[in-house]
Amino acid sequence: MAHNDKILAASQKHPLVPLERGQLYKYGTAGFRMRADLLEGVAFRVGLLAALRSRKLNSQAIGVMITASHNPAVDNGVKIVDPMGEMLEQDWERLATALVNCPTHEDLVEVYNKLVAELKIDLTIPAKVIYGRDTRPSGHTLVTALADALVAADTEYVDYKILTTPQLHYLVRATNTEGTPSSYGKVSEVGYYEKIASAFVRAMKGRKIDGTLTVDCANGVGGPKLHEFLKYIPKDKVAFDVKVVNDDVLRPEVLNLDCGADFVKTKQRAPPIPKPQPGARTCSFDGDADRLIYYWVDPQTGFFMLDGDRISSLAASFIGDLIESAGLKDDMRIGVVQTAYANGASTNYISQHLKLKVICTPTGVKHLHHVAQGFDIGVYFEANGHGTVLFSPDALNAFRDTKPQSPAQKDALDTLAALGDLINQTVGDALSDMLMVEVILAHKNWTLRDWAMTYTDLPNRLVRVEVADKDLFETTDAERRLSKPSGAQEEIDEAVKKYKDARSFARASGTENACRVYAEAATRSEANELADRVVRVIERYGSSQ
Ligand code: 16G
Ligand code: MG
Repeated sequence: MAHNDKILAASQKHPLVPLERGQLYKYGTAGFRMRADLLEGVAFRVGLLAALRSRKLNSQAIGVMITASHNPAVDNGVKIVDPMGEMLEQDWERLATALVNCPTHEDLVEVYNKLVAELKIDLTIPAKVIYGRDTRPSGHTLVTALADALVAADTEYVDYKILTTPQLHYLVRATNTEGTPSSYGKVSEVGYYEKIASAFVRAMKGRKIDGTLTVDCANGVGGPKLHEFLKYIPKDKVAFDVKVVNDDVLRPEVLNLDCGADFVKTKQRAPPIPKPQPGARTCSFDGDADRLIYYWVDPQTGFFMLDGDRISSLAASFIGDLIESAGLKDDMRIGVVQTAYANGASTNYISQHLKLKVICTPTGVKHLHHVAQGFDIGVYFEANGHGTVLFSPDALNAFRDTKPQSPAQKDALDTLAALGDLINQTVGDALSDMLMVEVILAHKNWTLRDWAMTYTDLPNRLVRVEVADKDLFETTDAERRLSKPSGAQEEIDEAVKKYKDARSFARASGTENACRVYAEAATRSEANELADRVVRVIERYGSSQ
């Protein structure tokens, strides 16, 4: 059968469900994400686009991940991973949206061919796509649709079955660098565990981890994968006592339910089940294990959270010190990348105390990742726990090739080299970030309380505001100011002026039909008051058009 006929026939098996009120499917901040029963046709069409992208990029492997992260169990999502394990290039998000929204199967074939012509894609060269999914039962149907698209588009594929999102990102990069000097690791799930476990042992270098770490896995894919990973840590080299909780993936309805990183961050409390043990060092993954939040419940003072900002400042401070001990301070540009949601106290601590450069970008991992790549060492985290530390090839070479003049310098260089392998370079990874935190705490001989003492967060509040049309709100200055509707920003500025150490901004959500308002100020009551004022401004402007 001719290429077009095959695509047409296969597409008929996976029709697209039209959305209500003529709305379009949109490739958003994290791909297509919605109720799973709307996604079968979307997954098919994403398969076609991934095949085109592989051919456009000279047959390099493209990844597709089926997950809806921290969303409820009924949702699912589809996103594309670029050859080096990064998020899909922004220009192609538009193409994904165009291809997915074709109203008929015939239109789909037509738009597909238009893309082939416009992008000058050679359909005769090989294409390769690799994919994985989280533990949602709906993932089965979606990968079937995806595979059908790949067969119809004469594309080689590997189904890695159930994976965390960062594992799929790892595998994409490993596949495309296999057998080259910049090989990222063995092309298998086992290869991922081996690489990280060995780097963990090297980074610990005989240091001790204090007490038990409890890990809440959101009843998602992180649970089974963490259990699996732990088998790769040699007990005689590192004693790592981990208690894995909320790791039930057999009852899909409990996924992300009252547990996981998103619950902890948004509710600002520990998951009720299992009952929090006073003082226990605890962390939470989200449903696809790319977000991490630490916390403990203090017998005296109650719940205390160490979020993405804290992980970022911990990593920046530790790595900054290592770079100095390694004698590389003058050669390495270290930068920290945050979003407007970063607590002002963390930004101050990093810029004033650690004396490191801080850059603010719009929300969404791809923006932070991109800016972090501009440094030799780029530390990036969103407050919600997404993030990682990127090392440039020059930095990795320097860690390996610098001749140490003292044991202390050698120790610093070895630890930096180990961190380069431990920390996932493709995307934020809860498992690898957690090991990084454990390494740092062990090196510093710190408890969570010591970590928490580095600075005091400004009280803050985040509010979701329903508006008739969120697209009326446009931002500038990395989402810190509204450029539209005209007049709204001036009113926010007026409100902010009334409070001490205050800051507030409003932006349209990239994942739901609402605006978000963030406010911080010197005291809790001022932060709440400021948030209320700004919410009223947004409500007024959101309804007045
Ligand atoms: C997505 C983004 C996350 C961001 C969030 C903001 C990725 C992988 N995920 O989940 O980074 O914080 O959207 O959501 O980029 P919002 O636009 O609804 O506030
Ligand atoms: Mg996630």
